[in-house]
Order: sequence, then C-alpha cells, then structure tokens
Amino acid sequence: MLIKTKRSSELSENDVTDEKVYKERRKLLKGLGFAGASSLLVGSGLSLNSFADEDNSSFKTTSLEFAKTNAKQVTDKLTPEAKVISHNNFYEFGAKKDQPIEYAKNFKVDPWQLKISGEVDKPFTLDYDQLYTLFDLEERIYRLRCVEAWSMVIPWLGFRLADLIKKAQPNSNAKYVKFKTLYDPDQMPGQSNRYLGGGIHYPYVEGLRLDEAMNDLSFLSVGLYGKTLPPQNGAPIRLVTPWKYGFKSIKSIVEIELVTRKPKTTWNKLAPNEYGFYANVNPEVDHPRWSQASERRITSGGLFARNRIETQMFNGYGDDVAHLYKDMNLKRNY
Ligand SMILES: Nc1nc2c(c(=O)[nH]1)N[C@H]1C(S)=C(S)[C@@H](COP(=O)(O)O)O[C@H]1N2
Ligand SMILES: [Mo]
Repeated sequence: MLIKTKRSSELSENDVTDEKVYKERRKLLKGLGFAGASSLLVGSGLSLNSFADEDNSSFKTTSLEFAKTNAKQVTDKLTPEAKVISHNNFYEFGAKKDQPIEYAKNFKVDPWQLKISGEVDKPFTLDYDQLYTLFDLEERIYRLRCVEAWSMVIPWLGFRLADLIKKAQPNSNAKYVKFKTLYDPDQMPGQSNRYLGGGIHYPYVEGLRLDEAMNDLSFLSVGLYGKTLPPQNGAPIRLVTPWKYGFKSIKSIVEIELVTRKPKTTWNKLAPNEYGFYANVNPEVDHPRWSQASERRITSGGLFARNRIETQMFNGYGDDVAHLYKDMNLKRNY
C-alpha cells in the first residue's frame, strides 16, 4: 500500500471537497477490498461500472490505488464527476462538448503503446499496464481553465511528467518536449470527418519547453475521481498543465519526444494570432475575440448558478511557475 508523507502546509481531501458521493464511493471501494488490495485492478477484468451511477457510457473504468495527498491541492470545490466526464473538448470525437462521451464510448485503449524517444540516452516504450505501474500514482486536484473561458476543478490520478522524462535520461540537445495524440481515424471519427473534427489537422500535437515539462506541476494523468480515465477525458494517458489553457493538456498520448527546436502545436498552427505556444492563463491578455479576465466555473449548480469568477494569473499557480517566464514579455509570448 502506497503512503506518501503529508507536509503540514498541505490540505487534505476533506479541506477541498464536500463531495459526499465521492467519499461514499471510496468507502465502498475500500469496503469491497478494492483500494489497497491487489496493487492494481487494471486488466483484471473487474469493473466498477455496475455502481458508477449516472455514467451512461459503455466504456469500463476501473478503480486505481493512489496516494491521497500531495503538495498542490487547491481549496476550490470539485466539479462533479458527472460534469467532468460529459462536458469535454476532444475534437477527435466531435467538436461539440457533448459529443466525446458519445463517440468515444467504444474507444479501445488496451493494448496501448506510449513511446518516449528523441534526444535521450534511454528511449523506451510503455505498454498499457505499465502506464499504471511504472510509478506510484498520486492524486492532484487541479483547476482546469479552458481558453474558451470556462473552468473545472478535477481530482486527477497520475504521476509527474518529470519522473518519466528523467527515466529516459535527456541529453544536452533536449530543449523542448513534443507530444502526439493517437492517429486512428477508424476509431476517432473527427479525424476523417472535417465537420465533426472542427477542421483540425490530425494527429493533435502539443509541446512544452523542457523546464516547463520538468516543473513539479506538469502531470501525466491516467485517472480521475479514483478510477481510470474515461476515453472522453483522454484515456489511457493525458497531459495536465494546470497553469496553461486547457488545449495544452493533450489527450490519449502515444508519443513523447525530446527535441531541440520548438515543436509545432495544433491550435497555434490553426490560428496563430489566437493561440500561442505558451498559452499561460493570463487575465490581462485577452483572446482577440473575447476577454480572458473572468471565467465560468462549472459547479454542481444549474444554469442560473452564480458561477462567474475572476481568472487568476497562471490560473493561481504563479508561486510554482512564474519564475519560468520572468524575463519574458507575456503579451507577446501568449
Ligand atoms: N487530443 C486532444 N487533446 C485535447 C483536446 C482535443 O481536442 N484533442 N482538447 C483540449 C482542450 S481545448 C481542453 S479544454 C481539454 C479538455 O479536457 P477535459 O475534456 O478532460 O476537460 O483537453 C485538451 N486536450
Ligand atoms: Mo480548451
């Protein structure tokens, strides 16, 4: 069983959520011997879908064991799981928010291969099971701020991107990290149907500067709300960079390559004046077509809930990341 020591400055899960359902489910899982029994249930054929309440996807998610605490928790109320898994941007499965849950429900994630290559001394490839077993999984509750000015608070499960990169031993030519989503038009209807796929040129690609990638906040997520990722959220593995607009958090990754030159990125190629390489959340730099000063927080409230909040610089993570950009003009490097 995996226990991580808790720093006194850290908040526990109790401090950050009153999501009773979430806790009840965890208790239930523990009671049934799921959490902590075998180190991992992935691939065992066991499914928790039978009591995964309102989930209407036929995709099976599985409980994962993880450490409960870490350094980066936020005090915001969690966005309910039902909303996290039904309001998505994943254009490979349709450009409308309610399409991915429908079009991704038969997405096959096992077998999977994630390749780490490029300017490294020890390239390697992970298979599906290794995504969950290579590193201890921990929970990170992060804000996710979409460039479209809505946001959520999501309890992710996963591990530091830095841990994966260190394992590959980058050489001195490695300056950037390039990410690629699966290209499989047979499974991803948006990749062959321009209308569904929003005019994006696939595969979806993203990139980070190496120091951004090595920052403690940069996270590879393999789960949310205690279970493996549903496909619409980027199964089996996706990036989460919480101080950047959501489009940097590339889903269903098959390749991570260490490179020397700044990689091209999907939204920047599509509309370079609207979406930059850095894409740091910044309330002072508006999108050409709308303000970034505030956002709509997606909560348990209904349509008329008062959920308009001010957007924070670096999405509130400035203490961790502002130093990465200290000599940069953030208006120019948007
Ligand atoms: N491959 C891929 N990754 C993607 C996207 C996408 O369309 N394709 N959408 C991005 C955008 S715009 C956002 S806001 C987040 C949404 O993540 P979520 O659906 O898990 O909330 O995923 C990002 N990752
Ligand atoms: Mo987004």
